[in-house]
Amino acid sequence: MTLKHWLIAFAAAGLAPMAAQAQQATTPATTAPATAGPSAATANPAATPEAPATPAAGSDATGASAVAPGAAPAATFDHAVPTPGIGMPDGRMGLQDQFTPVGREASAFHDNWLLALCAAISIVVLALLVWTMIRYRRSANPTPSRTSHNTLVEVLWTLLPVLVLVAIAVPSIRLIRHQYSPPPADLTVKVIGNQWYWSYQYPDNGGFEIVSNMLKERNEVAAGTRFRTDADGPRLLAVDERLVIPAGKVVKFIVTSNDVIHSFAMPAFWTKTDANPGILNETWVKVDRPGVYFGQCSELCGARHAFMPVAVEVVTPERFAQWVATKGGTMPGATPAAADSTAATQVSPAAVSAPAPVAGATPAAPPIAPQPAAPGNTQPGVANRAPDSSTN
Ligand SMILES: [Cu+2]
Repeated sequence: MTLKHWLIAFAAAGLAPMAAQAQQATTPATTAPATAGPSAATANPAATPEAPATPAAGSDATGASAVAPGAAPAATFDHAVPTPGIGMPDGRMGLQDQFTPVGREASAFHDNWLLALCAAISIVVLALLVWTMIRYRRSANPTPSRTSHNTLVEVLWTLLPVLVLVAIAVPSIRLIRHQYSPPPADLTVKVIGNQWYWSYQYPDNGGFEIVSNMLKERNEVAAGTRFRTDADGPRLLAVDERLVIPAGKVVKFIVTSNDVIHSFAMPAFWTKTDANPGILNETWVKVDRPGVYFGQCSELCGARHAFMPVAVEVVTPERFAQWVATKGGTMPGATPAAADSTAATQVSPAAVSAPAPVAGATPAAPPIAPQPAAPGNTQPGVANRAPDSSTN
């Protein structure tokens, strides 16, 4: 490749995002204001100035406890501040730190077993090559052997690769089994890819929907429009509305698309699932650490493919109930965990819009809320849920 070709290639790589952003800047009114506008207007002005006040370097647990008492009476929700280097790329080599059981098993399989096996094989092959080149060079071995068959060597070079494959296959199949046999879901979230943003529906919590758009930089937005701050997350990864899920709970993601194929990918959770129009794919996570995690659409889906990140905020079950209340949703009454019942009672004072129905329904008649949610919770109600996406 000549210098001219390299210059053309670099120019093309540099111009493509600029062209995409130019289009983004000219047509903001098509998607964002219709859906994300009202919710962003209520939640964000409060969250943005307050978020930097919480210690960014401290653990999320302290931040959550400091926020919880204040959040209960207020109708807004104080979002957590991401921890640098967690749930986002930070320049380190290797995989991101994992926060799900499957992710930990997979990264241990990769780091402690596959990598070691690859290194051992490479060293053995290199040593054989070097030994052959030195031992059987022309000056040291002037009359070459005429041997054409050697039973021992032939058995070894057949058997050893088979053993290597078995050593990879056994833990690999075990990992796949864990990945594709999820425990019963505590919460189901429907993830919908759109050109070029994500929307999330919470069928277990009254069916409300949030729309998640990437936050632009300060110099890219008009005056008065919300822009990204460090409290929101890294550039090109921060969004205006995060996908919020409870920590320590099995969350099932039903992944689909409204237009073209996208891919819902969260590196820190070890999940990447294609979002196909007309198809409901399923994945699950159980995140044990509260915090903010970032991912991206990972299927080339059009001009702004690079500008539809995923931001997941994992909160305690109590704070999740508070967040649901700020979105106008409800908590299902019949969750098995005891923590949820206490969380539900804490929610009722915060639900300023309709406190009476929530307070009455939650402790007295748990079966009311789960009735519609239960079929979809145990099994993906494909026939029931497919029409939901068409209403968007
Ligand atoms: Cu996409």
